[in-house]
Formats: sequence, C-alpha cells, structure tokens
Amino acid sequence: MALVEVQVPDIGDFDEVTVIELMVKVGDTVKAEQSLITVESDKASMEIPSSTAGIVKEMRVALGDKVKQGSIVLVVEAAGAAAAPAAAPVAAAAPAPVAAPVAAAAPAASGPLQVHVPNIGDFKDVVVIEVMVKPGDTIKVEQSLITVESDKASMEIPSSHAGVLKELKVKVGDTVNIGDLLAILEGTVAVAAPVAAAVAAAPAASVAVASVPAAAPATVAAVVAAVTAPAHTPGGTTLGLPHASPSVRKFARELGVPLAEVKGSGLKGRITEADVQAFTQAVMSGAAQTKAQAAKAPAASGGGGSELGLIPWPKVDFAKFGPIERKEMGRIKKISGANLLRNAIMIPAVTNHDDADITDLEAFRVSTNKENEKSGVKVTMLAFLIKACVAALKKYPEFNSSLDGDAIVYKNYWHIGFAADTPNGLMVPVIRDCDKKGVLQISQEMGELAKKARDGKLSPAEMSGATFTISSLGGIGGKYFTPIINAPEVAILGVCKSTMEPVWDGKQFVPRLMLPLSLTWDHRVIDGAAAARFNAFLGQILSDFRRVLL
Ligand code: CAO
Repeated sequence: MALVEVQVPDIGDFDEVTVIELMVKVGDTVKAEQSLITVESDKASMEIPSSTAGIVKEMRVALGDKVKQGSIVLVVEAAGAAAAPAAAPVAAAAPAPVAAPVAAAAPAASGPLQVHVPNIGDFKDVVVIEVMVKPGDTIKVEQSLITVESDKASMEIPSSHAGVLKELKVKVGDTVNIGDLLAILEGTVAVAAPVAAAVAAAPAASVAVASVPAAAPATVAAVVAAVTAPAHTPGGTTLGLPHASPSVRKFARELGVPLAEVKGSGLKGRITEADVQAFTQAVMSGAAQTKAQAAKAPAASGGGGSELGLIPWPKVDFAKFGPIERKEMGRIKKISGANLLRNAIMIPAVTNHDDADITDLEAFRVSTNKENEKSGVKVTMLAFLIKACVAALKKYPEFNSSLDGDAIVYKNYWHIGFAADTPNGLMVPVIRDCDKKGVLQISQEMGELAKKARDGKLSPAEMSGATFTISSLGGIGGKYFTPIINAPEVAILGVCKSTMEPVWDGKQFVPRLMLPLSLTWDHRVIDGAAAARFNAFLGQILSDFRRVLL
C-alpha cells in the first residue's frame, strides 16, 4: 500500500493560516474527504479534508503551526484509490477577504436605527436557528445578533449599528432574506458603514461554506464567520459567546449542551467538537452536572448518584471472568445513545400493539413493482405506511405535535422520519411534506436518503424537522417491539415483519397477511384511547388503502 502525503488544498486568498484543531491522530482510519484539521485565519476558519482514505501514519502538523496551500498535513497509508484532488472544489468555496474593517467608514447617527440582513451571497430563505440578543441589550457594532442556516452553511448576522435593542423582528424558525428587517436599535451611536456593503464586497463564496463536513458539498467544510467580520479573539469569547466555531455551536445546540459551561481544549481555549462530546458524556454518566441540573437537583441527592436518586452504575472487571475486547463507541452511537437515554427517561411513554391486514395492499405493492420494473423505483411497504400515517396524523393531530412548556404545538406540516440501520449506528432521515407526495416519490426519496445514511453523507437538515417517526424492522423480522420516541416528537410507530395468519372472518378462518404495529406515545400529550383509535384507523387504511383518499 502506498504512502500518500495529504496537503493543504487551495484555500483561496488565505496566505498563512494557523492550525487550531487536530481531528485525527496516528493510527486513525480516515475516509476520503474526512476533516483532518481545522485552520483559522483572522477572517474564517475551515476544516481541511483528506484527499485519500487510509490509515494515518504520521502527523506533520501540530497545534499552532502555520500552514498554507501545499503544506503537508499528514501521511496516510492509502486504502485504495485516492479521491479527486480537493483543490478544485475548495477553490470554488474559498472565502474571499472580507471588506475593510467595517468601523472605518463610521459616520454618526441617532434615534431609531434599523438593522437589516446584509448581503449573504447566493443564499435565499435562510432559517434563523439562534437568536443571540434580547430587547434591552446594548449592542455593539458587528455584534452577532442571530445565526442563520441554509442547507450548506451557517453564518452569524452582525449588527450594522450600535445601540440599545428595542425590538427584534425575527425569531427562531423564521426564514429571512437579504434586506429583511432584523431589529430596531435606539440611541445616539456611532454607526458602522453598512455591513451589507462590507459583505457585498466579498463574493458569495465567502459565505458559501458548509458548517458540517458530512453535509458539505464542497470538499473543504469552511465554517464561519467571514460575514460576521470580527476576527476571533484567541483565549476569550467572541462578543460574549463561548469561543467556538458555528459548527461546534450548532452541534452543542443539537445536543442541548450549554456551551458557556464547556471548557475548551483547543488552541487558546477554543471549544472543539470533542470538548462538547466529552461534556455530554460526563453529564450523561453523572460525573458532571450542567448549571441548570445543579440548580434543580434536590439537596438530598448527595452527589453520589444521579439526580434521579439511582444507585451508581455497576463497575465490573469483566476480564476477571474471561477474555474481553474493548472498543470505543463511534460518534453517532454516542450521540444517539445520549438522546435515547434522555427520551427513555424523560417521556412517560406507553406502547400500544395492534395488527393490520395488509393482504390486499401487499398484492397491490407487488403488482405495482412488476409494472414499474423498468422505472428503477421500488415501492416499499414503508412508503405506504408513511402515507397511511399522514392520514392518521391528520385525523389525530395530537400525534403530530410537540410539547413546549405547558403548551402543545400542533404542526401543520407532515415531515416523517424513518429509522435507518447504518454501519455507524441508527440514523433518522426525514422525508418532508409527505402529505404532498405520492407513494412513488416517497419510495424514491426514502431509497436515496437510506443510501446517504449508510454512506454517512446525510446532512443535519436531512435529519431534522420530523413530526413523527416510523421504525421498521419489517425487512428483518420479529413481532412487536417498543420504539423510543424521538423527542421533541410525541409518538413513534414501530413495524415488524408481516406474516400469514388465520383470521376469523365471522364464519371461518381465512389466511390474511398481518402486519404487527407498535405505537409508542407520550402520555403527557396523548391518552390510551386516542392511541387505540390511531392504530385502529391506521389498520383500516392499510386494509383498504382507498380510504387514504377520504
Ligand atoms: N413485512 C414483511 N416484509 C417486509 C416488511 C414487512 N413489514 N417490510 C419490508 N419487508 C421486506 C421488503 O419487501 C423487502 O423484501 P424484497 O426484497 O423481497 O422486496 C425486504 O423486506 C427488505 O426491505 P428493506 O429493509 O430493504 O426496505 P424497507 O423499506 O422495509 O426498509 C429501511 C428500509 C431503511 C427502513 C431499512 O433498510 C432499515 O434500515 N431498517 C432497520 C430500521 C431499524 O433499525 N429500526 C430499529 C430502530 S430501534 O433500534
């Protein structure tokens, strides 16, 4: 096997950048395009991917090193054919320099000041994923107000003015575009040159960067804040925010980790993804508590067990009883494990089991697939189930809701997640707007998403926003199981393998193909009668699919 030197690809106009994070070590197996290191200039940070799959034999850079295009990052013993060189896509996505410091052209102004979304390049309809300020806050010029996210990038939107925040015009979940009004400030303040102008000076590519490598269409997943402009302040926080890149902040947000409580191990205190993972593990194992947990914990918990008052996890030296092999869990397993544990503990969940007669539906599916043989799209039972569930969710909307404090949020969209078994662990891709799609389209999207999941290429956007999830073990076997609700959803349907069974039709036993259904629901929102009705309705639809039209 050949030794390959992996180099820093074309990183645009950046001359020398500093290595701020090492994401792999000698002995690690890396995939082509897996991020190896994070580098940072004073305007942006970006992850440098591997051009080759293989085993890391030698690291040629250390934290704090300065590197530039062509610098050797590490040496890999290549596992097979090298990936296409990274340079081309990187060049396309490479940030261009942000315009001259915003404050330089600052005139003065007073009275109400409007802050608009600046030029964010080619991005349209970006979603507000974080609001960093609140009315009454004193805002500095260029202070980040919100974080927005498209399917390719996350970026912080800075304030073009300084002053006291009087009114925020957006909230989390809103969609915004260039020029939209974000906030109204008040005060006699120095005003920056419009940020829009500053940003406009940088081509769209300066923000066309992916926040999560797995989702990155470009080879380099450059995270960050070229738009936000302020250079990173090593060792401190950026404008009061913990010192971490947007991708790390987003990762922490997804896990519900309070970033301000995470200690950064990166260069000069920078918080890395590994720090967030370690924090999550420490909290989940009871070795640490978040401030919020500590505030809520009963005084009598004594600190030895968890706040649930459980006895400690048994510590056993397994090697005493026989040979063992210890393997660290992969990242996805760790993250999904933490989520599953929270959902299993925090949701008062109940499971109703039922059977649906799918004899006619399966015959229809088989004949449809025969007719469509040439189209290449295989219609799956799961696609019919998704359609049937949408009908049931519309009839029983509490199953398509979420809890928000004391309120129930009913969603008027039907995005269905489906559990996919992958070599890396369980993933839940989401098919959007299933009410508007036919079974063929759902089957096709499901096939594509399942493949992406198995290849580890699902983007966070493709795994978010589900209103209800289906977990099908139908292709594998079993009769019933108790799926765990995927919070903040309030219900999940588990499906097992259909079998031919004798069913009494009033006069005789007839052979019918029966599909076992297991519906788990959150008892805070749903009650047993509703769950029984939901399953019964689902059964009716599956036994006569024409009902889906009613
Ligand atoms: N009863 C009987 N047979 C079924 C069935 C059911 N309920 N569902 C699927 N099958 C059959 C299919 O018809 C197919 O048979 P053919 O190849 O002869 O046509 C075979 O099983 C394989 O189906 P599949 O698994 O490829 O397709 P799917 O649409 O059923 O599932 C996917 C797709 C992605 C959900 C599946 O591959 C998967 O990952 N399942 C596991 C999900 C999981 O792990 N859930 C547990 C979560 S809790 O840990």
